[in-house]
Amino acid sequence: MKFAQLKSLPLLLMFALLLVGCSGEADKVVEKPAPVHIESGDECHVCGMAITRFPGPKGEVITDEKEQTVHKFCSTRDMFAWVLQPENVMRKHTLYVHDMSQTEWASPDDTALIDAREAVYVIGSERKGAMGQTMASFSTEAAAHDFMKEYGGEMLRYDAITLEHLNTEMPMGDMHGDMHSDMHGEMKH
Ligand code: CU1
Ligand code: ZN
Repeated sequence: MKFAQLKSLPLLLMFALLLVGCSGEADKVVEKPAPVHIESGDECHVCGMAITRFPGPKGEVITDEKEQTVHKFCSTRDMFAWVLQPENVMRKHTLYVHDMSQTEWASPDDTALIDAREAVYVIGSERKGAMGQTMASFSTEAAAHDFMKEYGGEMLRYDAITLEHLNTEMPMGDMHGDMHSDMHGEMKH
């Protein structure tokens, strides 16, 4: 309840701004920026880890500002940790994640990047990403179900994912230890 109340003020402000901005914006066709490659030196915008050294689906955000900025993330988990922050959650950023039905878990290929808002996610599975527990992202529910048969977990749509999901997956006590060892450890194989 407390959370909902805190969130409602910025929400109202956003709606007010949208109403004001609507008339002029309506006939503009906004083209979605294309995904960019995740290069071997790229570091996660949240945790600083070298993204390509770790397994599991990655995320990337192209900001909705005029000067589009690309943020890359070691894991879908860290992408959501950033996107779900109060200052980002209402924004129209363009988001991409790997479709794990098209690519290998150990080293996802950027040709398999899909719109994160249209993807389905499996949380709480046995497969680990760069930060431990992660969200396995898929383009179709059928692919997500196939994955769940093998690795367990629960399927969620983009809009259903909240910061609470990130926290239940990674209890605070464990999170610190995991982060520490992942950040300073060598690549696990
Ligand atoms: Cu990390
Ligand atoms: Zn990260």
